[in-house]
Amino acid sequence: MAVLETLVIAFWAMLPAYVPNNAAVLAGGGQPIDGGRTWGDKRVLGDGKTWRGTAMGVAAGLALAAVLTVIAGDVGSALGFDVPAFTPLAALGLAGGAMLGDILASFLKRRTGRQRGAMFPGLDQLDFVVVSLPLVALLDFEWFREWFTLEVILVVVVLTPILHVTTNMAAYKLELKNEPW
Ligand code: CTP
Ligand code: K
Ligand code: MG
Repeated sequence: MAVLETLVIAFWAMLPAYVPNNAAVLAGGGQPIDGGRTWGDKRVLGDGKTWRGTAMGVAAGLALAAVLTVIAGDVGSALGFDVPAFTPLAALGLAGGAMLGDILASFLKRRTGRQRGAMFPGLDQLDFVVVSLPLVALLDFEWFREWFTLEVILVVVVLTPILHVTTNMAAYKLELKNEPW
């Protein structure tokens, strides 16, 4: 597979997992998922994980997957190679897995004594990949195997932290986010 092709497929296939976190930042607020509950003397998840942010994040990821699926054929023809159309289960695994990964990361942050908004290098950049890819494989293995070749997975692992750092820095500069990570 050509390098450009691998890059485009990796980015396209991950878009429904990339967008939920950003949508959650824009839509966040309201009731925290943990309802304010603590475990020991620390919050279970914290005020940064809300029902509204999570629901809107998943919805944004699913909506984007639907749009990409509609245009995949035309984009593939224009590029000269196929790009993924998303099955409903693949879309759910990517969008839902991304939000779940982010929530699990907050759970780990609280357990390790980090306050809301504190950074956790590595986890912050890859939490959604670590959960969304296995979830997609679980929900629709056929689809996963077709698109997530070893090369694509390698590109995702390298590309995701770079994209994460740049988008969060931009969101911070635009005053959409409280911290640049
Ligand atoms: N957000 C949300 N629900 C989610 C994820 C994010 O409402 N499931 C919103 C919250 O307003 C949150 C903001 O997006 O403050 C930024 O997300 P994130 O950086 O993941 O949360 P933090 O506030 O940094 O909290 P944590 O330390 O738990 O990651
Ligand atoms: K996060
Ligand atoms: Mg944060």
